[in-house]
Amino acid sequence: MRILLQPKFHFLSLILLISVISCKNSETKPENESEQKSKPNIVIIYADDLGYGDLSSYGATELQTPNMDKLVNGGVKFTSGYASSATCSPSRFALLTGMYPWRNENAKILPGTAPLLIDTAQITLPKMLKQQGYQTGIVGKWHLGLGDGNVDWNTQITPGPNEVGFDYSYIMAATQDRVPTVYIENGRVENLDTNDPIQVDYDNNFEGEPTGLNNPEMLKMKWHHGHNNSIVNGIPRIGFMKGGEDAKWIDEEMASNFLGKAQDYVRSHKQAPFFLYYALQQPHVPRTPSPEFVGKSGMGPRGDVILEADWCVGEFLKTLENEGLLENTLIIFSSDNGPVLNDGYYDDAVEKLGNHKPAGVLRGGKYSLFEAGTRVPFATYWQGTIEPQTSNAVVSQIDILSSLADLVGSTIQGEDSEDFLTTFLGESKKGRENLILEATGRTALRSGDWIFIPPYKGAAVAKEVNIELGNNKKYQLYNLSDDLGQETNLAENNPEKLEEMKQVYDSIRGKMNTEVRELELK
Ligand code: NG6
Ligand code: CA
Repeated sequence: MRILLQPKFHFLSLILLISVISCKNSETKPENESEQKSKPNIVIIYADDLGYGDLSSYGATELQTPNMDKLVNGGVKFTSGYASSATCSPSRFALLTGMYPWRNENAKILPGTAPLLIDTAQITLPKMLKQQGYQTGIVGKWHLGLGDGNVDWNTQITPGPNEVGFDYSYIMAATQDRVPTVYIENGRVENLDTNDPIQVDYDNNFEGEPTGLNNPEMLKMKWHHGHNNSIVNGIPRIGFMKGGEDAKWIDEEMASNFLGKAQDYVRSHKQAPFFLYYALQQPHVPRTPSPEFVGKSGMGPRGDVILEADWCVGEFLKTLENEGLLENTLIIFSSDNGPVLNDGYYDDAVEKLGNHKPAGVLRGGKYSLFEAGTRVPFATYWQGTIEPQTSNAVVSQIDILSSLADLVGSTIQGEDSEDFLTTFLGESKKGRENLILEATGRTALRSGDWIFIPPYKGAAVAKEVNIELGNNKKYQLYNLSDDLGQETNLAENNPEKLEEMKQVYDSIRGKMNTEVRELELK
C-alpha cells in the first residue's frame, strides 16, 4: 500500500497509522514496531574530506563506490546537502551542537592539544538522544579538542566526548596527520605503557627526537607543505610527540581498526536503541590504504583510501544486516568538508587523478567559500521506511539535531538547527530558505538558488593546495539554477538581488561583520 502524505502530515501520525494497521495483522508484524519506528537506531557515517564528485552515485565515473551508493541510491540522495564549513572542526562542531560554528570564535581547525571546543553545558546531539533513552557512542575522528588545554596524556583525559553526551568513545584526538597518534578509549590512551609516557607539544620539539624536517632519510612519505614535525611510522606529522611507542597507531590498520570498533559497538548495544557516530578518517591525509587496497583505484593513495572507506561502509552495513537491524536503523551518510588533492604530502593525488573530478561540477574544494567547500555527499537511508529518491532541498548538517529531536520525541532545538525531519525521511521536499556557509572564518549566504559572497581580501587561490578560496575584493553573486559551477558573477548586473541578499546575510550574520570587512578592504 502506498500512503500519500500531505506536506504537513506529521511523521508520528504515520507511525500511529502504521501501528493501527499492524495491530490488525499482528501475526505478521513485530509487536514493538511502533516503538522501533519512533526510536530507531541512528548511525551517522561521516567521511573526512570526501568530495561531492567522489562517489559513483554522485557522478564519478573513474571510481566505483558501490557501498556508499547503496545508501545514496537506496535512500534520499541530497543534491544540495551541506556541511556547515569547508574544514573539519567547525563542521563537526555544528553537526553535534546544531549551532553555526562562527558563533564560537574557537571553532577553527584545531591542533591536537586544543581544549574541548564544546561547552559541557551545551546541548548536543548525543545528549539529546541520551535523554530519550539512547545509548550513545562515537568511533573514529574527533577533532573537537580535549581537556582544558593542558592535557596529561598519561592519565584520564577529560573533558572530552564522554562529557558532551557520548557514553562510549573510541577516537583519535585530532586528525591522522596530527599528534598524538594514538587511540583514546573513554578518555584513556589505548595500550599505553606507563614506563614510556606520552608528551605532546605543538611549539617545540623534544630534545633529540627526529623530525620530518631534519631526518628525511627516515621518511616513507614525504611532506610537501607543513607536516614536517615528529615522525611516526615513517610519516612526518603536525606537532611534536615523544614516548608512547606501544600506543602509537599503525596508519595502514586504522580503517579496519575503527571499522571493527564500530561493528563491536553495534553488536554489543543492539538490545536497546543506540546512536553511533562513526567518523571515518579517510580520505584525509596521510592517505595510507591497507595492503589490500594499495593500487586498487589506479589513482594513487587518495583513490585507494576512498575505495577502502567504501569497503568499510559495506562491511558495516553487513553487520547491521546480519544483526537484523537494517530495517530498524536510520543511517545518515555525509562528509565534513569538500575535497583536496595535495593537502601537504607527496602522494600522487594530483599526478594520478586522471579524469576523476573530486568536486564534480562544483567550483573550489576544501577551504573554499565556493560550493565545493561545503556541498558534500549527503544521504539518509532507512531500509523499508525511506523511499529511494533524489531531493534538491537545501539541507545542512546543522539541521540534524532538531530533525532527530523531532523523530525521537524531544522538544530540543539547536540554536541554528531547523527541523527537516520529513525532508530527511523523504516525505517532503522542503529545505532551508537561507543557509550561511563558512570557510576558514569567512562566510557566504545561500538563499534559494542564489549564492552571495561578500568581499574578502586574501589570495584568490591557495597555492599549495591549488584551490580557489572564493576571495574577491568585489561582491560575488551566483545563480546556481543555471550556473552550478559559479562561473558568472552577476553582482554588477543585479544590484537589486545583490542588495536583497546583503540584507538577508546581514540579518543572520550581523551588520557589523559586513561593515568591519568593508572597512578593511578600503
Ligand atoms: C591544515 C593542514 C592539512 C589538514 C587540515 C585539517 C598543513 C599545511 N595543512 O592545516 O593537511 O590537516 O589542516 O583538515 O598543515 S581538516 O579536514 O581536519 O579540517
Ligand atoms: Ca575534513
